[in-house]
Amino acid sequence: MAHQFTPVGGELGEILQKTFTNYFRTAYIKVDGCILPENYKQFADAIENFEVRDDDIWVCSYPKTGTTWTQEMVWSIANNLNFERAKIPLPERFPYLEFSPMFEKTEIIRRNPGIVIPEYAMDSPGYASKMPSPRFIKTHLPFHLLPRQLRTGEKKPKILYVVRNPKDTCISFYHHCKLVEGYNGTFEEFYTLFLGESDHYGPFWMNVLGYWKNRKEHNILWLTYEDMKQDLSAEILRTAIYLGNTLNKVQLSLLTEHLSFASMKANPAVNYEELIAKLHEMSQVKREGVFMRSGTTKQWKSFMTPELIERFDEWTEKHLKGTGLAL
Ligand code: PPS
Repeated sequence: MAHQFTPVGGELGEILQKTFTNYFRTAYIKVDGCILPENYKQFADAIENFEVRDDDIWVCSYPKTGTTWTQEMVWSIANNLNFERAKIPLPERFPYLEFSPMFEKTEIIRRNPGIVIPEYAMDSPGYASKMPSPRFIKTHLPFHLLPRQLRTGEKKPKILYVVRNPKDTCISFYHHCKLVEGYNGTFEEFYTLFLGESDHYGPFWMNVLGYWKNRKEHNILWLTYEDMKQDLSAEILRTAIYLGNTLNKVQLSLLTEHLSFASMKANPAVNYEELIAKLHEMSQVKREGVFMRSGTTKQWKSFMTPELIERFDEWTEKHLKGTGLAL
């Protein structure tokens, strides 16, 4: 079925347009209810008709919930802890399906003559479609926008979903959007969009609950950022069982160390420093911050007012009521 593209109207649409657009992202639209850059239209068919393989491994999530962490865990387990090959930048070995629609390239190329944009960014679905099996693919798309063969169950890859407390997700996403997505608004405007379900990739609950409802039918491994923080080794073992791999004690300890925040923060293959520097160079704007920013839980305690915490908690309760999910 063809996707419905609708404008993001009203006051929230205005905030989105004012704070979240620039020369590499000129507008947002709703794609079957999900807020995405308008440029998504150009790639919508390629994503809908993307050929899925039964031996693929997909990591799905709402942004900033521990995706990179989960990707590195999954890739390392499935590749028998090949830390030499893990030096290849993560976006090359574990491409982001809808990377291309995120940045409108025409103006970037015009402003930066001679620039070389890697294929995983220039044509992300094309890049992923040519990868040898077994492929590793990341996406932030909600379940109902996944490629048709995956949604319908025609192909049955392994799917892992990672979720994080929405308050910490919102804080992390705010910093991330300032760092790389060209966001120029305040935190207040950001959480207004997030709670108003009009943020980039939002609504948050559409994403989380879409996967939650499909987790049994599609045999999705459900992971949380908080569980990974609390007992990383236990989550590594759970993931290894799901992927059909085994790890001995020494391997488990090596991988737990490889996936620690300090180690990932210092690892150029996963800390996105090169990519962010390139984006800054292309957009000619230097922004403060790093991708591996805080790596902690309960940041909201010091970042949000009691009133805002209450608003988030009520909003969360409303959406989770009767779902059996707690966050
Ligand atoms: S993205 O851009 O959507 O793919 O971002 P994502 O990878 O989902 O989330 C980034 C946040 O995850 C934190 N992170 C980690 N925390 C703990 N341990 C490890 N190893 C780790 N790796 C990444 C990262 O710091 C971002 O969270 P914040 O709260 O901003 O620090």
